[in-house]
Formats: sequence, structure tokens, C-alpha cells
Amino acid sequence: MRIDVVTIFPAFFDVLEVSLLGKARGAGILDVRVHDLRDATHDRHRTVDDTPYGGGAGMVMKPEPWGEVIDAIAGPATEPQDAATDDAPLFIFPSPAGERFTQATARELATEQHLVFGCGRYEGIDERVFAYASTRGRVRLISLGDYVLNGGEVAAMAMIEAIGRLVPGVVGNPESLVEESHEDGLLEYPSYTKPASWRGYDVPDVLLSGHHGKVAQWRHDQQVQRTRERRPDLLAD
Ligand code: JF5
Repeated sequence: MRIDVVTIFPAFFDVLEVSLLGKARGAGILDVRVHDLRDATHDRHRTVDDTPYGGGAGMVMKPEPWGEVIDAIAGPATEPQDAATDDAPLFIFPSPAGERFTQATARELATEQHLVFGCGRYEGIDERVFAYASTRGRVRLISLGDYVLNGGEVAAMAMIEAIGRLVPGVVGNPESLVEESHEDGLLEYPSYTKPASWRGYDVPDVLLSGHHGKVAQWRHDQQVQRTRERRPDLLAD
């Protein structure tokens, strides 16, 4: 999978070098390229924002640098219908005004060939950038949750990690992907390791019993109980 990131803070993405995703990049499974939006400016102050038409607080990201970077990433313009196809890039703009990102979104996006994350700052990006990007690929505005960040970088990083680990070959053991939280709509069961007794806290007897059926039943009960207590919204749907 190829992932391009467009940002005015490319250093945010240095951490992608480490950990599992870093290894996947080394192995050629993930091809991540980070682009500094300011490299597509041509004034001496490398300006990426301007005041909003119609007035109001804050600044808006100018369209011209975005247009240049989109051209550089997506290549020469194609026929309008080609932008909607699966092999055209999928542009993702992290935004609190977008559709909600879930594990199901991560699964869906992990099947894509080419993702482009556009990280906005200030009060947002000139709306015409989304229209232009949609002539070169599909466009989705995606929200991590109902809170506001200073820019799209942290949201993009979280999405890249959630998506990247589902790309075949990135996580060593595919079984560890199946049994995890949110894949079956329930929270994870509690986990324990040695020692069986630690500072007066004991591992539940059932886990030491060697009775696989009872262990599975106990774990499922724990999942349901925790989900009811912590995330009743998950049980509702
Ligand atoms: C952002 C303009 C993007 O705040 C977010 C966000 C929250 N959930 N998901 C994303 O994005 C930052 C700020 C201003 C565009």
C-alpha cells in the first residue's frame, strides 16, 4: 500500500519509522511518503493560509499549494470518470466534520492501493480543494471522534496505524487481529500472565483450571459485562 501524507509539520510523522509500521516500510509492504505543503509555496514567507472571505475568526488554508501537491501525487489529470475508480487514490482529510472512523473503516481502507492524507490546520482548508481532489481520486472527510484537534496530523497518524496494521504482512500473527477489541462488537476480556499471585492479587482460578470450555465461557461473560458497564452504546447496535 502507498500512503502519502501532506502536512505543514512533516516531523510529526518521524515516529512512523519506529515500531511495526517502520518494519513494514523497511520490508516494502508500506510505502509512506510525507510531503511538506510549504514546499509547494512560492513566496518568501512560504504562506499556506489567508483570511476567510466573508469574515470570521481564524485563517483558512489557501488552495494553490494544495493543488500543486495533489498534482504531484496523483500525476497528470485523467478523464473525469477515472477519478472515481478503485485504482485512483483515495484522499482522506481528517476533520471533526467528517464521517466517523471505526474499526470497520480501518478494515475497508486497508484494502486500498493508495491513500493520501491531507492534514488541515487553522480553521480548515478552502472548500475548493476537496472539489479539485475529487477530479483526481475519491475524497472522504473522516473524523476520529467528537473533539477538536489543532490539526489533522494526530488524527492521520492514528488512522495510519489502525489501517496499516491490518495490511497483510504488517502484523506478524494474523490470529492476534481476529480476537481483538471491536472486531466482534465487544470489549476485550481481561488478560493475566505469571506470576499467578502478585502483591496479594490472584489470577482468577478458572484461567489456571486448564478447562478450555470454562475459560471461553468466562472470557465471553467478562466481555459482555465490561461492554455493558463501559460501552452500553456498543450493545445497543
Ligand atoms: C483539523 C481543520 C482538521 O480536529 C480534527 C479531528 C477530530 N477528529 N478527527 C479529526 O482534525 C483537525 C482541524 C482543523 C482540519
